[in-house]
Amino acid sequence: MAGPTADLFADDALQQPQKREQIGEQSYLLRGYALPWIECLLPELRRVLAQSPFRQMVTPGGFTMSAALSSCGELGWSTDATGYRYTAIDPRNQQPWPALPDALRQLAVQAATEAGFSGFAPDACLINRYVPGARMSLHQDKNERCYSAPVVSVSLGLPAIFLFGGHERSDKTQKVSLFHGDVVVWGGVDRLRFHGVMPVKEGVHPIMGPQRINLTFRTAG
Ligand code: MD3
Ligand code: FE
Repeated sequence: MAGPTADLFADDALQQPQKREQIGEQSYLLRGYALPWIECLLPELRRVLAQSPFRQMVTPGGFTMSAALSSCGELGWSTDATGYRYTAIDPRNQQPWPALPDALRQLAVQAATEAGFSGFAPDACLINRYVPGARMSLHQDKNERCYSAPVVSVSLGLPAIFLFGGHERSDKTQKVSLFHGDVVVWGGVDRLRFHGVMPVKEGVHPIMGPQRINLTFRTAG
């Protein structure tokens, strides 16, 4: 490699091995991308969850979601009998959602850039908690005001099989295994594809314990 950046990456072999796997036309799996961030990320996450604990929500159809949810950032996502929506106020305590910690924002913005989406400005971070058996059925994310921004997801704890479908619910799905520290970026033509999470298998993660936590960063407003 020639040019001014060549020296910066001369020690390539000494850096963390990081693969960028393309899983859709404009979707990338960054294996282990969050691993170097975990130590600064977990205390931030703990602070957010102390202020805004996980809760199990009921969908407009009357089903209790098996994943428990929380949010941070300017906007948080919730659901009740009347619908799904983003709000600036947490309906649980009528307070603003906890701020999006800097480290989390930086991780999301850098991952988005890595996947070709520069200028990502997330205003919402959904936090999903899956205990063994919990899942998320096939759905589209359509509550955001603008679909030009990507969605960045960070997987922590127990592994899960992510289902990546097409633009119709009935389209065939591809299965993608997601592990602790994996980051996925979805955007552009893939932004409205159906997706879901298979039931999380029984297990105990050495750092996160018996759960999977997924962070999704979005521009919702
Ligand atoms: C693909 N969460 O919160 S994140 C969700 O692992 C959600 O908790 C899953 O689906 C989880 O809505 C998967 C991945 C994700 C998010 C948005 C997408 C995948 C996407 C938008 C378009 C295509
Ligand atoms: Fe989703």
